[in-house]
Amino acid sequence: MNALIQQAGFTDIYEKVRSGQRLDLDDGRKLYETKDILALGYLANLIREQKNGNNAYFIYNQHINYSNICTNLCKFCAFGKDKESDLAYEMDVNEVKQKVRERLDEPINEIHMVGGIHPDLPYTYYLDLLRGIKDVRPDVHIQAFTCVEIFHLAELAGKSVSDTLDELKEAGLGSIPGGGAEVFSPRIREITCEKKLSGEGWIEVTKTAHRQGLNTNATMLYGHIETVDERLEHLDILRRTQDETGGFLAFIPLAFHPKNTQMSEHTRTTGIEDLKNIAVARLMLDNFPHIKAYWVMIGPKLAQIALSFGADDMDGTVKEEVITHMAGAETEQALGHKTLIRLIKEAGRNPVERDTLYNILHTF
Ligand code: V47
Repeated sequence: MNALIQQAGFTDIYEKVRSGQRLDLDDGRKLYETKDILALGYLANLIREQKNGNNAYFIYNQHINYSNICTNLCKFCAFGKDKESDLAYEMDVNEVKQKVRERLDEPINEIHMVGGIHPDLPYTYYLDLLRGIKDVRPDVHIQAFTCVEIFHLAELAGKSVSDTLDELKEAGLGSIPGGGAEVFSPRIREITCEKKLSGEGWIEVTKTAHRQGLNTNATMLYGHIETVDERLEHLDILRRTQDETGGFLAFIPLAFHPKNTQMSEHTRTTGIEDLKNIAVARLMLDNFPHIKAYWVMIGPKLAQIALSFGADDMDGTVKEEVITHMAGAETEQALGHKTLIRLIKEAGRNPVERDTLYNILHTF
């Protein structure tokens, strides 16, 4: 192993990893720029093992996208549509309740629900959505509304983010997913999503949520026009935020899917790029308990390999994923419980079914 680390020029980083020292941005650059994916994976795997032993987590979840109507119309997004588009849709509360009702026979314990920034749905609609889901499935954990949506809801309500979060919690919100972070760099946001809440705004909402006891996730959309330094800056901001609040559960690198977007001239990310983003995130985000290999974006086969490159979580059953499939993802719409367990076992890990907050429900 020493030879592998030495040949990759990673001796210093290895010493830091072994002694629990934080990696700096120069280390991160070196990791991103390596051609030695196995040495990088070896280092990331050390941290994964320290933090999560041999466990690889998954969740039995359901995705619901209540509407794709969006005023931001980010260039990388194939999901968001103008209100007048033929492809625009919105579900009323009863339709969302029906989606939940249809799967009452399954042991779903999380509903992941996001939508666009809708120009005219009222604030009460969002509260009713949460209450409606809880009416049908009282025990389910609702992980809903990105920080971008939460900011929009606070504006709609004419209240502070903190008061808005209190009301959403009261209506059934359990935690906040990691979407909308994209890349925090103002350069990237100006080119790709100029109307979207700024990176600072996203972090402010996150910190407010954490202070109120709501856990959140974080993402980074990679594989378009961002530089390595912009990725590292993004990770550094997340790491500093986590030092302050401790409220992040998981980091999920999201591989850009260009089809049907306004950035369709880009090609899809490669397997090496996907594994690098997982491994570098695992090494840089030393204060994040979990790194997810989101199989919807990178495919179940690579997600399985990612369990040896720093990831300890495969997300879940999902079903009816829309955002990535609109952008050309060729992965399945859902993975069965048995398939997830098999993928994890064959990767040499212990499958652990978890709830949203990583409480262990079943081991296999
Ligand atoms: O915010 C949009 C991204 C996100 C594209 O928190 C795209 O556990 C790739 O955040 N290609 C939504 N990505 C999905 C998301 C998520 C998914 C699974 C689990 C969790 C979690 C969060 O998808 C958006 C945006 O960053 N996105 N368009 C695209 N063309």
